Amino acid sequence: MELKGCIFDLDGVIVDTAKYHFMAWRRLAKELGFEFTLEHNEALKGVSRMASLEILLKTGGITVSEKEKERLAARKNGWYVEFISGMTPDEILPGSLRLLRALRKEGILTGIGSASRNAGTILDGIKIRDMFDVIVDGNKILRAKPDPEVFLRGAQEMNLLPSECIVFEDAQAGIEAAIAGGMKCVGVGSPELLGKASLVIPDLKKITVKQLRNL
Ligand code: B16
Ligand code: MG
Repeated sequence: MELKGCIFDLDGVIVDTAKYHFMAWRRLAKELGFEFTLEHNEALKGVSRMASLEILLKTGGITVSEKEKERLAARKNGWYVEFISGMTPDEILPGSLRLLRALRKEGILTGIGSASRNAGTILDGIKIRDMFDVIVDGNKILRAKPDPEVFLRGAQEMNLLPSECIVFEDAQAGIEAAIAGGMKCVGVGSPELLGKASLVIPDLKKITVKQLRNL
């Protein structure tokens, strides 16, 4: 393919914020009177805040009003923001910076395509904002992954066609979003979970620009 742009999911690809989401959701579940486990947490990856809350409430067999949902989501987010406000560049996942530098050296544009409304706080904390030409996050979009909106907007902001872009994703919903948007997709994580991607790699440590061009 003629590779002109790469769009990276944030949580799980550039940085591991899933552990902070988990800590905050588990605390909320505890307050509501049930255990929320790491296995349960898998289902929340890449999913928007309100959709995550719905899954959590279902796990606990709890029904609440829309107003109460807003309050619970805000409560969880307050804790989460507290956790991520202490993040440092040490938390950038291995291989991310190397790949971003290699892409940019070849004139390939780089972007963030994240469901998170806290992407700005995270990018500033890990001091990586200047490695991206465009940043599309949960504040800019209406429809959550697996809808392709976040990645299509990324390609559009780069002035590129979807077919000229590759998406990097750690969540099933994100892979589906990339495919629905007509983009090639590299899954970062386990092949069992991310089998629909064009290529699945365990992390960003070894992937080369040449391999990406051959996709
Ligand atoms: P927030 P990504 C996603 O980020 C997370 O994977 C997901 O667990 C989270 O619920 C979602 O962002 C919304 O995050 O509550 O901060 O708006 O993987 O799309 O970068
Ligand atoms: Mg993710």
